[in-house]
Amino acid sequence: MTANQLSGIIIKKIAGFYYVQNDEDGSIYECKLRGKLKQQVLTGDKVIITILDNYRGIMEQVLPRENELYRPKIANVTAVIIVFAHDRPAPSSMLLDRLLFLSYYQRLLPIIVLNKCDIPESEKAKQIKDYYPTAGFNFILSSAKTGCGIQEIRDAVQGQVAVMAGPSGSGKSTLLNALSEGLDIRTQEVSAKIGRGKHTTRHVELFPLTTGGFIADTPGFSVIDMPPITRREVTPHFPDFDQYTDLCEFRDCLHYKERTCGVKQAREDGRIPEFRYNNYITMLEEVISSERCYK
Ligand SMILES: Nc1nc2c(ncn2[C@@H]2O[C@H](COP(=O)(O)OP(=O)(O)OP(=O)(O)O)[C@@H](O)[C@H]2O)c(=O)[nH]1
Ligand SMILES: [Mg+2]
Ligand SMILES: [Zn+2]
Repeated sequence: MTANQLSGIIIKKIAGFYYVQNDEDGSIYECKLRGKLKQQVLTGDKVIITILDNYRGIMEQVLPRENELYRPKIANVTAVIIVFAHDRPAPSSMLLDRLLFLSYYQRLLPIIVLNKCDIPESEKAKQIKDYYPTAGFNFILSSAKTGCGIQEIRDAVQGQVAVMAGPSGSGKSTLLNALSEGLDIRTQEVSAKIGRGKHTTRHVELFPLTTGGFIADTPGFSVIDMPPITRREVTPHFPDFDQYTDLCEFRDCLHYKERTCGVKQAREDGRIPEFRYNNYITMLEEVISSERCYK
């Protein structure tokens, strides 16, 4: 890097412009691509730019990517904030378990957020609260309305590039607004200039938090297919099962049809709840039935 260059992260792309946040002081530069740069550039990419004037620049180089997410299309994601609500809509443990599985599978840090704790919990929400916090998952109870849990989410996101995930109506966009309150003035000015806050646009945007870290909003979804993997690749992404596998007869136990199995034992005496085990089996069976297609 030369004296008139800086490194930063792309927080959004609009109409041929790339908005790059400076790693050093958080200021934002509106950049064009250097003509010879032919590769595809994604939100989340770490880049080197040459400074022109007035917070404008030319993008010179895209640094190697750690990973690339497809929905939303973002590079270098490190964490997933999985948002469900106490109620309205009641949470689905099946969707939660799939999102947890995918987070671990993609080596991302999952953070479960149960939002709308200002309204009474549904039966499903209670089941979730009874298991995940004690089973070693990151778990935060929040309300975008009262502000409860907001600081905890900020703390969890520090140093991360996070995406929101979860069903429609759980409060992802509302939470993001609550989280980014107290954005520093400069960022707000620049953001206003580049049209932040218009939720009609479909572009992917990383919102920088003043406490550190970035979050991208995503539209809600309710179905997720399993990736093309083999049956033995499912269990390793259920970290809460690990502590019970000493009692499994086989080292590569699927906790499925095996006779002597610590996980099934834990399921029987209630240390693993029925829904969590059943969701595991549903995902495992999906993987087993699609295995035949790749052969
Ligand atoms: N009571 C209560 N309502 C909330 C809370 N957070 C969000 N809401 C409401 O829930 C509704 C849905 O919120 P959104 O933020 O749009 O939900 P979303 O997850 O972004 O939904 P999609 O964009 O469709 O995926 C809105 O009416 C919000 O006002 C909360 O903490 N408590
Ligand atoms: Mg939304
Ligand atoms: Zn087993």
